[in-house]
Amino acid sequence: MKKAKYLFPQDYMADPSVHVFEGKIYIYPSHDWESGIAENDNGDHFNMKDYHVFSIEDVENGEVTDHGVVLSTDDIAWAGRQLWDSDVAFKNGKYYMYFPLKDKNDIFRIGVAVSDNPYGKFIPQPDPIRGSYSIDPTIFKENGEYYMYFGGLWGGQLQRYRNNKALESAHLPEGDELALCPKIVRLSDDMLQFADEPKNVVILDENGNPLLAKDTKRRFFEAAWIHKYNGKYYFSYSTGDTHLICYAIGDNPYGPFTYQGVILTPMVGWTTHHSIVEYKGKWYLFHHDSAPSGGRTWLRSMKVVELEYNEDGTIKTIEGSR
Ligand code: FUB
Repeated sequence: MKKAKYLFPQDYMADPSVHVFEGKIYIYPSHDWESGIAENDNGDHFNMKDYHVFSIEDVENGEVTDHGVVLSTDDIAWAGRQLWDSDVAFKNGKYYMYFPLKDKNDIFRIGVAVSDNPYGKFIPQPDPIRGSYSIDPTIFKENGEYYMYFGGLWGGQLQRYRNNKALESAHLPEGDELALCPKIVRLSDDMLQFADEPKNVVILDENGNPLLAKDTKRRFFEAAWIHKYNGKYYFSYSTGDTHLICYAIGDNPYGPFTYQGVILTPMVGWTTHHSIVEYKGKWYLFHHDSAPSGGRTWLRSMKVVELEYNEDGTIKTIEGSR
C-alpha cells in the first residue's frame, strides 16, 4: 500500500490514535466540525465536542466501521471546551480513554473515561487526572507498566509550566534556549491517576546535545507517539509550525532519544498528527490532512499509508500532500 488513502470521507476526523484490540484495528480520532470560530495561533478553531470510534479489519481493502459517538463534552462534569487528541489503553478487561479538554477556567487538563469495550461508550471520571496539564496524551505499555506521554506548544499550553508547576506567566523558549520537552509519566495501577511526577523526554541531536528552541524543524511541538521496533523505542512527534512528523530513537521508554529524521513531509493543512502500528505483518502510518476540505485547517480527514524501514532501522520518509 504505497499510496495514502482516506479512511472516512463521510466526515472530518483528525489525530488518529490507533491500536490493535481483539484482533482488529481501532481508531480513536478527534472529531472536527465547522464551529464557526475564526482561526488563530491559540487553536480556538479546533473546538471539538465529541469523539467517535472506528474499526477496520483489512486496512488496505476493508470497510471502516463507525461505532458512533462514544464520549461528548455534555457527559463530562468539568468540561469547558475543546476535546483534542485522545488515546486508549487496555488493562484487566477495561478500556481507558485519555483525553485533553479545557476545564471551566480554559486550562487544558487530561481526563479518563472507562469502557468494557474498545468501541465504547466511555464513561468519564468526575474529575481530570490530578496534576495533569497540556494536551495530546498517548499511552504505551511496557513490562506491565503503562506510561503516558503528553504535551503541546502554543494552544497546547505547555509553555505555561515548568517542573510540573504553573508559571506566573507563560514562557516559550526562543533562539539558543533549550526547546521545551514533551513529558512522560507512569500511570497508577488503577489507570486513573499519575503514579509519579511527569518527567522530561529529552531529544538529542547527533552530537548528544538537547535540541534548541530555534531548531524548529526538529524540536518537539505536539502529537507524541511511541512504538517499539527491533528492541528500540521510536519516539515520533509533530514539529507544529514547520509541519513535519519526525522521530528519535532511544533505549528505554524514558529516553533520552536521539533525533533520526523525518517520517512525513508537510501535508495540506496546518497541523500534522499521526500514529504508527504493526498489523498483520506490515507497519502503517495513520495521519490526517485538510485536502478534502479545500485546505480549511480545522476540517481534517484521516488517512493511512504503509510505513517502511531501511535495513539499519531508520524509517523511509513519506511524502506529504503539500
Ligand atoms: O486536534 C486538535 C489538536 O491539533 C491536536 O491535539 C494537536 O495535536 C493538533 O493536531
